[in-house]
Amino acid sequence: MKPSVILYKSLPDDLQRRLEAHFSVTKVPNLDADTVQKNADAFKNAVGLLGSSEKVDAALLDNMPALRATSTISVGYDNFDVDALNDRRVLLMHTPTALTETVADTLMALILSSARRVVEVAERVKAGEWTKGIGPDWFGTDVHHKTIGIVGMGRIGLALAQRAHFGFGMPVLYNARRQHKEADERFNARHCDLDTLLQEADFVCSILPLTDETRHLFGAAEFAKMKSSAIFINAGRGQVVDENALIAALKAGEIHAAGLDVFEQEPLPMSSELLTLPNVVALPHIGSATHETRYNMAATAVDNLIDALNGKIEKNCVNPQVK
Ligand code: 8YV
Repeated sequence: MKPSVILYKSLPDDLQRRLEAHFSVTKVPNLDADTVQKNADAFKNAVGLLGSSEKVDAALLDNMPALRATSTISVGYDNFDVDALNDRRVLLMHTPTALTETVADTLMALILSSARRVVEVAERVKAGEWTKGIGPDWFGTDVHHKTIGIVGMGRIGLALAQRAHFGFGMPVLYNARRQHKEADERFNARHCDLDTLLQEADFVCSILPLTDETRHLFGAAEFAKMKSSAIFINAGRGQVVDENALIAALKAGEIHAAGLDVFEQEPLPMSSELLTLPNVVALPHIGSATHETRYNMAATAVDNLIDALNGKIEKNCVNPQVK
């Protein structure tokens, strides 16, 4: 008999078949308490769990005594209680490499659209406002040769630095726990403390994961330190930003604009004041959302689960120590 796994996200047909070749798969729509209750036996017997975006906490794990590995279709795993997984010796696998280039592309899209007001002016064209030659009220600000400040220099940060340096001639500053020789040598990047980055960067780009240390890292004091011409970009996690402080800084002209792919609450509520500000580009968490990348992430996550349940955790494992 094949081992049982729970799948809580739709997969492309070929990947679903790949999973089914190894496991007996129970597909569920989510990990809500009533879903768990309705499928109690399947959850009780499952050795694997595959999906994304749902909360995986101690209460859920208590219903899954046979669980040995979880596999998330994402690089971020802030929705997992890693201590609870460690206590129960359950492996956590993720997809750190599959989305790097695509998220870096999204960051450039946010930078370009915020600085050049792409969304705003395109909407004005559609509204019939382009009736004569355009004047300064349609102008944006330059991107090329401006200073980019990258907060969180992991794989995505490196891919962004590469685009900024080679594509746009931008000096690169970064703040990270450690210096990255690769960034310094290849992109002439400069490691600096957060205050220096906030004061000097024209684009402050957050690619931080959500942890106890990063929650609300960007608040009133941080926005006050930025240039009034600075553009704030976030494609990491929304809760890294105190959104009320960001709104206040944008309204007060403390910073010039913001390009955001992630928010404190997702989906972004229609009542959010961010949606009323013309100098905000708000995207629906599309960082990795291309057909190619989402396929590669799902394929990696399927392979990760197969590998983990076969004891192969050389790559993509968050907590190899529990094996
Ligand atoms: C996904 C992400 O959109 O990988 C991540 O951490 O934020 C995104 O790529 C999301 O997790 C849904 O799979």
